[in-house]
Amino acid sequence: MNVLLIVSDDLNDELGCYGSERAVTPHLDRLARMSLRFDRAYAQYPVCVQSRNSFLSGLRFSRDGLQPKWENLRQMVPHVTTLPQLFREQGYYTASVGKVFHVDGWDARWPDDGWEYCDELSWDFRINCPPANQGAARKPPFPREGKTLKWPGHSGAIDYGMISYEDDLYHDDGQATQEAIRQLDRHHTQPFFLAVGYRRPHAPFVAPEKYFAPYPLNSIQLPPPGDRSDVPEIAFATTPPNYGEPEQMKLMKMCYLASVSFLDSQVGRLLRALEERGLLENTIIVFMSDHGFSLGEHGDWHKFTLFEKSARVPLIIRVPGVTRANSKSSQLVELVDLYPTLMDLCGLAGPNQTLHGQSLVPILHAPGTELDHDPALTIVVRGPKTAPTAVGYSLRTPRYRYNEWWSTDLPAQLLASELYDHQTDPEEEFNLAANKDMQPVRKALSQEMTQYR
Ligand SMILES: [Ca+2]
Repeated sequence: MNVLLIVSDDLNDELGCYGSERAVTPHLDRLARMSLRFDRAYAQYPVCVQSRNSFLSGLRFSRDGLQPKWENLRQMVPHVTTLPQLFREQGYYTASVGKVFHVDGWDARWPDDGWEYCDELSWDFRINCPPANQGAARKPPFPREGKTLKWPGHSGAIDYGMISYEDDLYHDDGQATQEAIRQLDRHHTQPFFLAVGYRRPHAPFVAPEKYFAPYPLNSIQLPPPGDRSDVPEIAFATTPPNYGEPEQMKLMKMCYLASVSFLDSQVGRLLRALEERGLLENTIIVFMSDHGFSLGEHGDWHKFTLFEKSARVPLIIRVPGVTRANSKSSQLVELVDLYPTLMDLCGLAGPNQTLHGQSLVPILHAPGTELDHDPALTIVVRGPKTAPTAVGYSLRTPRYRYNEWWSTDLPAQLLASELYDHQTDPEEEFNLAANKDMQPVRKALSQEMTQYR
């Protein structure tokens, strides 16, 4: 069995197949109809590098192991066997296209700028795809290199707009699709593990004009402002919210959605290529995001939080002969489960490190299976990148989300806690941590959390 791992970046649940009323995503919806959709999948960290370091190593964060730092996985855990490395060492051809671990530079011609991506042990082949607007994904403001944008905007750390060139191939993700199809066209004498990392809808929220067609500006709605009064300040990515006027936020949301449709189109091309080459029935397909993203919920326009919108990810898995078409699971699962799941599915021997996730294979066979799965754990740090001042821990159970914020000085001080009841408050606006009746729930979850701190 081959593996096609498709990783999107900063994609939340704004997909038709996840119930979004706005997003137009026919190709991902079709993939979901062919597959098993996980409705409660959570990232271990709501930022690119840390999340990828975790799911590509099968490790949670710990004091003496993988650290929640913006740093190369191999530097932190030198003897780790990464997920692609495990496949490579056991006879697979492994290829990385686009942003899989993480990419600072655009390709190997700028090796100094791409440390995360240069893991020689993991890949037989790797390529990064420079967009025509080279550098735009990182270095505002627009326009760059003579290209123009309609509604160019810059707010917070986010650039957005409709880009003037129409061909998908002018974009890094369009090129990534082309490179991935080239990989499918290779003459394979061994099974492959192909990871395709798309950058959209990560900022800048840009896409060609055709992807804006479903989203006239007057159709874009912002979430209600909600109640922040009893939620501690440390919980928010930005305090106070600083993303400007409603009209500006609507433009940003429109551009995010167009970026999602652009991503959707790329996945569609890739799927068609797989089908046309007769590879559909011997290839496991995983579609996922590295973490979610808030689109104005809580007044936040960001990741970096422990709220549902930022911690939860789309996760769609198709295993020929195993998963049933159009099935779904509401079991709590985590991205750290991906490593043991793929290992298990392909019958590989385990790595050096002890894996922290759980194989989801029983759910793949029967989505109704109740796994004995611990609450999902997401963490995030606050303060400067090199010297964080606080760490937030979040446990998600089927009903509750419980967060604790601890200072990094020793002895650590509990700075704030939050408890949300998803049965009555799916928007996570009413913090019940101080509610007298909720103390048994809070204490039990706090006790469970001590093993991770
Ligand atoms: Ca990301």
